[in-house]
Amino acid sequence: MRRTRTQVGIIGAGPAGLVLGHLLAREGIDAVILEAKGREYCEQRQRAGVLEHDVARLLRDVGLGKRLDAIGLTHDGIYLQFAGERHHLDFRALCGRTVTVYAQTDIVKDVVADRIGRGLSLEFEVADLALHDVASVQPRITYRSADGEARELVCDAIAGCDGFHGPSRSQIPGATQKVWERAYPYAWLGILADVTPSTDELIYAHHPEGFALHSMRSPTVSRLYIQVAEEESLERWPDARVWDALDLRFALPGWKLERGPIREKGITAMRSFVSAPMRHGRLFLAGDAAHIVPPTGAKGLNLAIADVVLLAQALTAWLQGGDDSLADRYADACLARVWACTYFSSWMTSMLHTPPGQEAFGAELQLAQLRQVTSSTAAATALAESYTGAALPRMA
Ligand code: RFL
Ligand code: PHB
Repeated sequence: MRRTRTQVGIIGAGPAGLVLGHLLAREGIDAVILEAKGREYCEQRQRAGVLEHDVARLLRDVGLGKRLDAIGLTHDGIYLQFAGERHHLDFRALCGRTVTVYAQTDIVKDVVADRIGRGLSLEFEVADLALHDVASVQPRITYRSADGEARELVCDAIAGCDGFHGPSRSQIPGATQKVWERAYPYAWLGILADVTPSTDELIYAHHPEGFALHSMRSPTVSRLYIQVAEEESLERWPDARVWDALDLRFALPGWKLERGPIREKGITAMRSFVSAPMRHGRLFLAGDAAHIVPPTGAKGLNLAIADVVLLAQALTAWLQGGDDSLADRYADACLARVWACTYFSSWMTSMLHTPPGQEAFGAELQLAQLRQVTSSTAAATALAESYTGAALPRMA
């Protein structure tokens, strides 16, 4: 078995692992990123699209702003639609902050290209990855490289950035681990379509037939979602049925949803999940490995980046300055933001979706909430602050 050393072994080349590697490199800390999938798969996997105010600023500040500035779309607000009316929430006016529509796939492409361009270590298509001795002073990762060679990576610390299904979280001993979970009784069917968006800003629509969201990727590509049944299958949703459902849920006199060729279609389950602690010994979890939010609040990617901002600070103080006090506070510092976003995402989800068999009383409560956030400045400001995101954390 070939044995190598690094300061931080990072498992996963999603946004959490890649941005962590980038932040550590800026501090002169050596890291190796190990990813199970191929480069192309990671760069094409359709997911998030909305960056919080400070997340977009951070990416610019750390040298990842070139394409973000060229093709990212700054949005001052969103539309909320319900009871046949569309209301605009102006975040810039309400709280002085905006969001940027920039695809997760583009962040992944930017960081991978930068990393490879600078000759920093990033291995795709690794197999049989396992963590060892994470509570010792010398944690290790064993794996098989893309060419089939068995390898061992000896680390000072390991960052588990391997998403919800990765192996890292299972290293937290059962006796100390606590999990909170809520499954929602519906799913999202998402499409990517080659058509100019029919809106300038995102539309979140409440409808008795189910929620719908109009997002976008560029001036010529639209991203749209509809609420579907929990156990729905794609075969039951041919393109025409998807467009018809979108037409119905976004219907508004004088407004038309443009149709175009659907390039991709997928179904996403909706769940809230938090696992604590986010650290065991020299293993630190970040991003979806430790928490999942339903996508209605556009928070998952942003939370993953907030985690690694803290983790990069903690690991830098520890591995460079010998100060492990930030590492000790890492998990609690992350979890405060995680619960704030879990609350916001769950609130947006339950306000906007129509659960199966909804009673008339529940529907009226949703409409009352929606009227409140579109008529009360205080309620609208609270939504705007949560959606555009709190200031990024600094532990020092
Ligand atoms: P990721 O992106 O899942 O990356 C984890 C990586 O780990 C790899 N991996 C392994 N590598 C090596 N060995 C193993 N054994 C491994 N096991 C796993 C995986 O292959 C993968 O590459 O987690 P990360 O980095 O924590 O990032 C989290 C985000 O991807 C996620 O939270 C967001 O996409 C959520 N999300 C959204 N977030 C937002 O902030 N704004 C949005 O608008 C938004 N929209 C969305 C979303 C997620 C969606 N889906 C599909 C879940 C919309 C959707 C539809
Ligand atoms: C997206 O563009 O994919 C998107 C936007 C907002 C959300 C979720 C997903 O709340």
